[in-house]
Amino acid sequence: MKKDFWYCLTVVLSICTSLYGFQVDGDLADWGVTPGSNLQPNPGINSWIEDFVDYNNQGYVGPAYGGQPYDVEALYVTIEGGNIFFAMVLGMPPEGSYPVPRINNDYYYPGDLGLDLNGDGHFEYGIEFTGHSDNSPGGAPGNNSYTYDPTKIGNVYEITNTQGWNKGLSISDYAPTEINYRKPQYLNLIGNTTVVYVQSSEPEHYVVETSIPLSWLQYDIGINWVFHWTMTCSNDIGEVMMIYTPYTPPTTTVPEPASLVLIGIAIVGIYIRKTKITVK
Ligand SMILES: [Ca+2]
Ligand SMILES: [Ca+2]
Ligand SMILES: [Ca+2]
Ligand SMILES: [Ca+2]
Repeated sequence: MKKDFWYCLTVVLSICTSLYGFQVDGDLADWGVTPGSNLQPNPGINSWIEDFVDYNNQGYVGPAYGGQPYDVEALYVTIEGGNIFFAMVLGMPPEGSYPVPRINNDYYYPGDLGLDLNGDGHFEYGIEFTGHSDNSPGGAPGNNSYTYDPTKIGNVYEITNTQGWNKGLSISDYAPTEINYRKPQYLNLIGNTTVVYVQSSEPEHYVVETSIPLSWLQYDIGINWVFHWTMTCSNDIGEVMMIYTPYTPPTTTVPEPASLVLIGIAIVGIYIRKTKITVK
């Protein structure tokens, strides 16, 4: 009996381990992705993939330029075990980069992750990815409002107004880029999570991974959720979508009282018949 119990427990635990296999560790093997060679994730994972920059197209990444450091190559999102897991492959290092080929002294930084979970086009949640904020229009720090605070990495904010986001350049229609700490009245800190932003073993590629408990968030179900990321100029923008429809277990049919009575009569009948046979 004891042996059976431990066997069942082992089976259940091994199933759980295989279901909840995502690790926020900067290694995308859990997504089935190898930066630089394979961006197609495992089945069932929502993805956005756009890796077309090479150095023969003057570094065009769409809608603007910047070369590999400004190429947003892939975004991934999935839900497991009550958590949203997010991953990204990009060319920009966490400390930012000059474009390739270089344009004057332009230097831009990675932005933060925006989440629109109610379909209204506003990213009402933001996750701080690097601690950088408020770069000058040219991208350079030192405009008296630039800040770098790595203790903010992983902070998750509810962003109650579009002014809670800094904006990119006009070429990308001023897309939301980074969380705007000059408007603290529009930022509600709701928690801190793990963000891993590291260089991949493949040259010129970086990887970001993070996760957020669903229980921290308010959202609509059955609609497209949008996860948005861009650098501080928005020369390239990545957006991945997913539709969340929670699993609801099928309702079990409860026997009606009349059926129960019939079953009871049948059992009693079988018992009497069996008893009679034994007596004989
Ligand atoms: Ca991982
Ligand atoms: Ca690329
Ligand atoms: Ca929204
Ligand atoms: Ca930031």
